[in-house]
Amino acid sequence: MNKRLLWVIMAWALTLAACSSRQSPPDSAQPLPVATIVAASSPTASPPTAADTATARPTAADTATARPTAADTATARPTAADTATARPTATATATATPTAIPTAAPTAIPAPPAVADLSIALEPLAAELSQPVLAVHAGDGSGRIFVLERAGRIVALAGDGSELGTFLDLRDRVGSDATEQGLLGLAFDPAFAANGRLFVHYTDKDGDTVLARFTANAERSAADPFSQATLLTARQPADNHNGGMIAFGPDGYLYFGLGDGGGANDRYENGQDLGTILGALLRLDVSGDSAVVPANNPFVSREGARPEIWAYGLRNPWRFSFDRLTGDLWIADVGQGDWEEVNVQPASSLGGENYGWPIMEGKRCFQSDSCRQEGLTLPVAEYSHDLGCSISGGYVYRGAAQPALQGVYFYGDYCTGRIWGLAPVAGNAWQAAELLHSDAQISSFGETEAGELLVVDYAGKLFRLVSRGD
Ligand SMILES: [Ca+2]
Repeated sequence: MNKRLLWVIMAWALTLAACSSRQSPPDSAQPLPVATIVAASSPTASPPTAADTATARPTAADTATARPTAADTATARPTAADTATARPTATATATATPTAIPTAAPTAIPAPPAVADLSIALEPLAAELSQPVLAVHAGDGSGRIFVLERAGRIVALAGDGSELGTFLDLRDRVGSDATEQGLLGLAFDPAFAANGRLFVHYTDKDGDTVLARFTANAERSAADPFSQATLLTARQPADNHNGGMIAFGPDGYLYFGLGDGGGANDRYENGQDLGTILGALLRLDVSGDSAVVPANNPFVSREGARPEIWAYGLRNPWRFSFDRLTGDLWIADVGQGDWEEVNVQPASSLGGENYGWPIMEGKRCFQSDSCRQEGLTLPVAEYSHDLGCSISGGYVYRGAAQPALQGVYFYGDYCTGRIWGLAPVAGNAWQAAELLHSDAQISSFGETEAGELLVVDYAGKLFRLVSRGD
């Protein structure tokens, strides 16, 4: 780009940064500084469906049960308005292209097995954890497993499950009074071994959402709690539906799932509102000092839309994951009163998907008279509340130790401990099968560095998911 254009962009970015450093009124749609204004081909995203004027169904009682994700036990907070704003960040400068995570050539994708023929078991790996909600690896060759305890501690385990110690303790700033609040997400930079960076999503003491970066020591054995760089905050109108997951995509960008703000039945009408980052999956470039919006995010040119949004129409995308082989994105969205769902976004997606909430709950009409489904992306699998109450999305198995499970997506239910396998079958269809009815309170799944799958039990245990009978 020529110098004059660059100067204009810099001046614009400076103005933007200056504006965003002032207190802004709610819903003023402050974009994050955009790093590069290169003419990225703007994908044609499906338009948001017209606002739904139907009244909320009088279903789904807000019953109080102690579970981390689905319970609609929200305490309404004084300010209902979504005031999610990007943090005042440093001057936008062109950032380096984030480290892309390579995926294998499509020809290497093996056909998954018939899921109904599978048999699985859980093998104990660790215990005496305190309300664990996620297990991830650092991708640094160490083979370590990092477990998030909801109150705010990250515990490092060796590959055999033995405890190595506290990796990062944020209990002094994490709020976890309500069951869906706490330390909810962790993603290590794809270049963590080289740069020591990790990213954390937590609820602060005021009940609001914080996305922050921390830096590990030279040995990568612990992270410094004083190294926090806050990248994005969002005010939460209620204490539930805070989303949780953060994960790097194969494009090197950080994806961040946020719930609809809480209460029940999309009380704050965020699900179909592109003007808020709540009820959406965000896509951010965090390779520089601050979080910036990739120039080819789907709504960067749409007036009134938050440019951070990659996809929307989500109720509470507590857990999502990328298939490490194909790059496909699997989003499990926690349902309201009747249906839990799994959505698949192909790696070729340009973003902009509308996953339907609250027009739909699963594949069913929810809050709509007309139930217009044009432009909506419906789930590939769902299960009813006869079988559970809160989905915890897992991973596509791509490890080596369990060849029978190759290519199968596993997910489970927090309330009943059921675990299902899901895979594509001929005719552009999907097959799901319940494979295990465990005793675990499945808060999450996990993936080791080698691609083996873990099951996180909120009651304090960690298991390996293994094939039985081959
Ligand atoms: Ca949906």
